[in-house]
Amino acid sequence: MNSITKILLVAAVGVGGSLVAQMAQAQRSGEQAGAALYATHCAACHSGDRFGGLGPALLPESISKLRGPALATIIARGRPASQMPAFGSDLSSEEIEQIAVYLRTEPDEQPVWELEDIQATHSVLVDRKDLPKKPVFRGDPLNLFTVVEAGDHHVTILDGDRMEPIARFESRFALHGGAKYSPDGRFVYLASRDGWVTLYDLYSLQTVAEVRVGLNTRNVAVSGDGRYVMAGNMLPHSLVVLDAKDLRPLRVIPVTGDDGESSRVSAVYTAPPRASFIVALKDMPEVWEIPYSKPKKPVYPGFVHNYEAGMVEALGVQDQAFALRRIRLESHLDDFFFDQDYRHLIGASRDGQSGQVVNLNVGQKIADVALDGMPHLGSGITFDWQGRSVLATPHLKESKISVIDMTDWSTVKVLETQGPGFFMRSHENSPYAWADVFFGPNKDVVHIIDKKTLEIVKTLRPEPGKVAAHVEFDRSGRYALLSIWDDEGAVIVYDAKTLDEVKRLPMSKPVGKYNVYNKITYEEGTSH
Ligand code: DHE
Repeated sequence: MNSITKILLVAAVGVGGSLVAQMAQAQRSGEQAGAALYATHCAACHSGDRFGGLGPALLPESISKLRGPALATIIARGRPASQMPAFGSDLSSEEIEQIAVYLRTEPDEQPVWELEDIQATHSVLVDRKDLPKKPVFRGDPLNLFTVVEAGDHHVTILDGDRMEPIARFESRFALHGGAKYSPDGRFVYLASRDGWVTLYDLYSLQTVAEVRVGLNTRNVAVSGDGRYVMAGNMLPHSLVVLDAKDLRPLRVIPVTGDDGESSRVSAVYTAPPRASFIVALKDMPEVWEIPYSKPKKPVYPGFVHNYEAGMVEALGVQDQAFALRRIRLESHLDDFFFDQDYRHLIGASRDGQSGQVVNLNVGQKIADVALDGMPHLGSGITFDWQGRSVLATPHLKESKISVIDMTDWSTVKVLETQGPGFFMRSHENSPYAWADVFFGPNKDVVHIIDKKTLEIVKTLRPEPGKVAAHVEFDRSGRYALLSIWDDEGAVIVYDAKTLDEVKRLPMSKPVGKYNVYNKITYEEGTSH
């Protein structure tokens, strides 16, 4: 390199370097201006630390779904059907952008939310001994539906005999994951992305207790014996065990690998025959099994022996409950489906290219499954086909449904759909499986699949232009309830045999509905 080139290079790096420095400085001052504006205009409702208060948390994890200009638009225009006002006339668009930049900035220190923080949020609104012994309404309490309405953050309790709402209450902000029931079906547990868990009594139709388990939560699961609720968090990286009676926090389990690195929780599932919770992790190639008691009969030879052989690490507890079994994998697995006896777990690979079957008894991958296009296994269903148990799953990135033989994990059939789908549902008494098309130009259609021929026999378009998604059957399998995902949406009740519309109940973006009986009996056609 001659000296002239050297001088030019040094000058270029100098200019480039100062440009980078200038940009970083501009970013920092934008953030600082955003922080000051936040303190003046937002902190009163969302709290100074952005953990949330009257309004939801505004940490980067909390707003990750608001991509591009969506966040600034909400600040400018407010949120309909909420207390979030519009700031468009008080603040310039530059100031709104500065707030948005600040909200997307990680806090200087990693937020903490420990057992004491959780305990401080715990409130019991009604003492269990003051609850009535019988339902305060007429009708089958096991045929109720909990309907989550995301449009205005409410929950409707629907009588599945008359298909009439019997209660409606405001929920915490952005409930996510299925509603979970106590094994007797009397209580429902709801988790919000904001970390709140709510316990609601379906007999007296009132909220019994609440607690904030984290700053960003994925979902909850209820133990098969009804004693515990486990919540999985994205922020902080933890699992929280609650007393199912009143949500009293019992312990926090940090989600940490051998190397000391922590992981977000993808989801926590209950595995009643194993008397354990199964945990999917986002950032670690491991599946965790956490027993809450000894299973009634050993789930596999050597279960107890394996404990003794040190397969579990006690997390500072004397009993075997909540000890941890790590199942180490070759790659990350997200989004699980379990066979009916919880011996196998089918997980989707993070790259969306395949699926894997893990035998939970031996704690090893035993097969690969041909599942590309990001299968949404959590929404898969099982049913009997030609004497064999098959799994059917939609794909989030491809217009197809895969049907997999659960004895040898081969693909039985791939059905072409009118677009990628999110949810599938059936019922053992129904000849049909229902699958929505959630993305693309046909997001308003739902396919009806004959479970015998594995052919699409009908395609419904109940409300042209509006997303039609998420089906759930009533207890008997006679009716199928479908959502129109719109702020001015509805739950449509279909006759599950004739496929005729029976009734339309107006609702505010009813994202999910969960029938008590189908959930507590682990009906093969619904999510668990
Ligand atoms: Fe969900 C359940 C993961 C985005 C609505 N979702 C689940 C479950 C998981 C999951 C692991 C099963 C847990 C359970 O039910 O307890 N969801 C994810 C994601 O990783 C993803 C793609 C990204 C994210 O930001 O979390 C995601 N989910 C969404 C949405 O955008 C949806 C459509 C709207 C919303 O409300 O957030 C959505 N997810 C749902 C619903 C269920 C669910 C309605 C319960 C389905 C059921 O019938 O059981």
